[in-house]
Amino acid sequence: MRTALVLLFAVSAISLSACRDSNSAEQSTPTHHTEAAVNMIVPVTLNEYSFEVEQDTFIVGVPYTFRLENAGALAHEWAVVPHGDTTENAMLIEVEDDELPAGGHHEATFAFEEAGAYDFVCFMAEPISHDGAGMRIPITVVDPNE
Ligand SMILES: [Cu+2]
Repeated sequence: MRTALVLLFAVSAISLSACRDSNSAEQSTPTHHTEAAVNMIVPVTLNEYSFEVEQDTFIVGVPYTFRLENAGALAHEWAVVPHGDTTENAMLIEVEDDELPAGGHHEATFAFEEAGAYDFVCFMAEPISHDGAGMRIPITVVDPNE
């Protein structure tokens, strides 16, 4: 999934620069023109078997830099999926376990495209299902223009 991550980052960067240069009719996220366009840092701590994040509500179109910190003794991963989805089929973004070994950290920048209910989840299955053990936390994405 690393290709998808890079692609999402590139799309986000392109739409931001387009926003600065013109008022293109394709711009459907006017929040880019406000102070909300500042890159938001979101610390996320991963552990056995939990996510800790101070904010649970995010805004469509705002690029968030998720600062992932693995405070646990096992490798973990961080994926964003539609709320309740237990498959890896509809992931919006994923940082895999080789980027997040025990004690490791990794940053991923990402902007949500649609409002809705999502989860942060870890799909690791060793020694048990991390998701099943509690490594899932619900978040909400809102569109201030809706
Ligand atoms: Cu995990």
